[in-house]
Amino acid sequence: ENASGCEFLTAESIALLLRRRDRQAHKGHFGHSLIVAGSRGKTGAAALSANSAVRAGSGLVTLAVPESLNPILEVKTTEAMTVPLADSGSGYLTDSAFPAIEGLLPGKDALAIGPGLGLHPATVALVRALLKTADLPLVIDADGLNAVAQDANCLLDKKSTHVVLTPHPGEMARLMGATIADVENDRIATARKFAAAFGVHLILKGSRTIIVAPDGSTAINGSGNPGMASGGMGDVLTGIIVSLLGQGYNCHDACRLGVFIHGYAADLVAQDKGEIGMNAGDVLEKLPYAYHNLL
Ligand code: NPW
Ligand code: AMP
Ligand code: MG
Repeated sequence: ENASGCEFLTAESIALLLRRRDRQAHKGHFGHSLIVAGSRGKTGAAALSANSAVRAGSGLVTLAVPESLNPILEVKTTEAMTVPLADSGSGYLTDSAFPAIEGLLPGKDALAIGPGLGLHPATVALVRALLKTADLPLVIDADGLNAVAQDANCLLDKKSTHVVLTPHPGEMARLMGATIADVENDRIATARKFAAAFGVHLILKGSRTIIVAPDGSTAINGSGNPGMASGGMGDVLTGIIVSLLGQGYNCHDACRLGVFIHGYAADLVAQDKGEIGMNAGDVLEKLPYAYHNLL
């Protein structure tokens, strides 16, 4: 820990959090994560998060998507299962999908909402309804965050006591009704204030991502590189975090481990092919190697 009470995450400190697999283990031991994601034009975000959850070690992954996009996602995902939700051909999810999603929750160990969902008002209503009722560990990212940002006080009505938000500085600024400069000016204080006010775990992304628990425990990530400044990179992180939550890691451990391994996998890509031109798919393919090196 340094003077400001922050833990700096290194390969050595993260290795201590990582669990080894029991020889007798089966897929039921590694959780079933559910991801609600995707809209027309943004099927990539849904596929990246689901495939990343698989590569992060989930036992099972289910991806719930707008029905009209299901044929695309059946092709983009292999190990993950998909569930088509009625969308009347619109290409986005609406609150009329809420009962079907509620029906998927029993037996699931963690839920992620947001990658590529879009911002149709009926999608926003769906996100808010899920926040109010879902009672399992929950990750909110991307358009899930943008939906919440329309009135951040809806976070006070959340049902789950294990909620992780993963904003980039632009999303953080929207959540707070502030500017990106306000957020970047004092990243640690900003993240701590928000996490405490709303009782959430907050991952404020960027170079040196900050991880804060509701009690103020703070970690700063030491992995990652500017090759990660490319579309879809955050969708990979969402898949990793929901996978770790589903595997039974507590929120603060899942956040620390997930953020570090995401950046570490990108560092392995950079060793291989350099920073410029790496993509999110390259990073998710390196996740097994990242675990292997760390353990
Ligand atoms: P500026 O102005 O450029 O400096 P948005 P998005 C700011 C999906 N995707 N530091 C940035 O600032 C996602 O899942 C789908 C500082 C700008 O204002 C979402 O659902 C893909 N500022 C949706 O698209 C691949 C930063 O934030 C704003 C910052 C929209 O997500 C791509 C941009 O963010 C994408 O993941 C930083 N480090 N990072 C697919 N293949 O399907 C960002 N900003 O408007 O929230 O848009 O992040 O692209
Ligand atoms: P998103 O903007 O949601 O796609 O998320 C981008 C991801 O890439 C986050 O995990 C960031 O922390 C990471 N990232 C982006 N730029 C950098 C950078 N310059 N150094 C390290 N990580 C970065
Ligand atoms: Mg993102």
